[in-house]
Amino acid sequence: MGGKPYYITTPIYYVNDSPHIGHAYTTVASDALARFMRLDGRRVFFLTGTDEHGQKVEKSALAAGVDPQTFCDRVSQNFRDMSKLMNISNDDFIRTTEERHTKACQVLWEELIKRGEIYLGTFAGWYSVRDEAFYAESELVDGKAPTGAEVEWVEEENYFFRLSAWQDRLLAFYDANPDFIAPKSRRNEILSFVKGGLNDLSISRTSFSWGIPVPNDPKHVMYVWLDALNNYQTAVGYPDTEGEKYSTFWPADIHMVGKDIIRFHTVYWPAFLMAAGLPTPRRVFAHGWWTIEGEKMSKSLGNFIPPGELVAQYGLDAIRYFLLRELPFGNDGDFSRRAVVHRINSDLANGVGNLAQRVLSMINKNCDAAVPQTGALTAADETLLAAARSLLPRVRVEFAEQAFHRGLEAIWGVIADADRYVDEQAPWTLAKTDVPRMRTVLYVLAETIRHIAILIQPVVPGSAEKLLDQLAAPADQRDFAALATGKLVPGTALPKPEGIFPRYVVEKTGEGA
Ligand code: ME8
Repeated sequence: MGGKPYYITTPIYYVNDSPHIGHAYTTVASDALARFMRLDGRRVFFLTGTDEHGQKVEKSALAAGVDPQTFCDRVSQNFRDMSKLMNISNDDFIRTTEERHTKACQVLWEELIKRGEIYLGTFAGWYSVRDEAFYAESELVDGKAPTGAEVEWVEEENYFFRLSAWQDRLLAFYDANPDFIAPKSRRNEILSFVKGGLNDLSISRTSFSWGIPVPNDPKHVMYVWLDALNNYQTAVGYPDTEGEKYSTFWPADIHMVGKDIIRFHTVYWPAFLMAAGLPTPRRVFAHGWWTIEGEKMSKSLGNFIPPGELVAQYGLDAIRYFLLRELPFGNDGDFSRRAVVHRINSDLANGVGNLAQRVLSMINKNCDAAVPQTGALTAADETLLAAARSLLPRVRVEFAEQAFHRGLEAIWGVIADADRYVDEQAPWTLAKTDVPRMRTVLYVLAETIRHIAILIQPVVPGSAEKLLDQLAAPADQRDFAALATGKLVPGTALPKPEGIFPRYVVEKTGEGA
């Protein structure tokens, strides 16, 4: 496929945990963006995967009583399964224990050595295994990491990366690339962190062995974040920087991450890359965190919801839609079953589902189950069609800023316009009084629904596909280019319509709606 390249990544997930809704969130948002860009004609490479090295994973393997590789093989599969379950369209799935990645990290290390960016020293400081991060004494709060994680004192011979020397160049980089860190609030947070001064970063460990061996000094393994971040390059062929894949897709267009890992992606990562003389990614977007029914997700509360449970209960596309519509992307928010049911019923069942069902049933009954003929258009017809046609540029602007909620809001605005139009035009009355006009009204509505169905594909791909099938939209006329060129053809036979978004009926178990 042609088109301007677009490289998008999710974080690679630690294999110490089973997938939960937090992982599903980052992945679904990335998938919606990847699908959007593909439909918009871009040549997309979409990467996800698992982060398998480091002390945290080693400890989890030990606790599970298996060797780390066996443990990683098992848990990594759970993340692949999550991608499948959530209908994720990734083009590759990287595991950091793969040979291609070991090689990529060792080459990057050697490049940094060659350029004098790494030195051997002694580390003495605080380390949090849960966060896989070092903390300065001044950052600790009541003896813990600012994230609340336990810290331990580490004193060992380590290799260091000269991060302190990159402060000014990082600030100049942020200045020259105002869209690199999004949303704005995160950008300000990072700017003040970097302005506060940077310490050199310990990038190897000797007290455990589950990691990529440091070239020429194998008693050291690389710091898991240096290893992990480099996955984004490995997947496009690094160190083969002349190769087709790397030269097409690097630098990445966007790394999608959660707010907890923004520092690694916007401070360490561009510093490593600049230090190795490699191009830096174009943008990092940090989304917010979900609480569950008002509570922080935690092991002690046992409230990590497995995505499979949600999908089984509410349906896949309902969950995908909820995750992207409920919160302004970037903000924190609460995941409650009450809110999910509300969204399903008001936006999906009563919104797009009801509109499509009403219109397609009327066509089925009154127009011989075929796309109706259209007569001269009235001002009301033109207004609705113009609103539908104006959507793509509006939604494109919102998705380019990862404002998924606003993109969806714009589409649902046209769904509301179409509902009003049906009520005003009352095609059921026209069926008795003016059949040609009824046909025109139903044609205008079907064409509006075609626009909506094409545009909601990135967020609810399975349901949108069913809707496009019901409109008999040809398979090669479902991308965004088809919005302008692929009008419905009067006379085309349409299948019997079926409901796409059923209402969610709450059982009387105390679960609110
Ligand atoms: O950080 N709400 O992996 P990870 C929303 N391996 N998102 C949440 C969340 C919540 N309650 N809880 C977690 C890592 N997440 C590293 C990444 S990338 C080179 C290495 C999100 O398995 C979180 O914000 O801890 C992050 O984006 C992802 O899940 C982290 O997963």
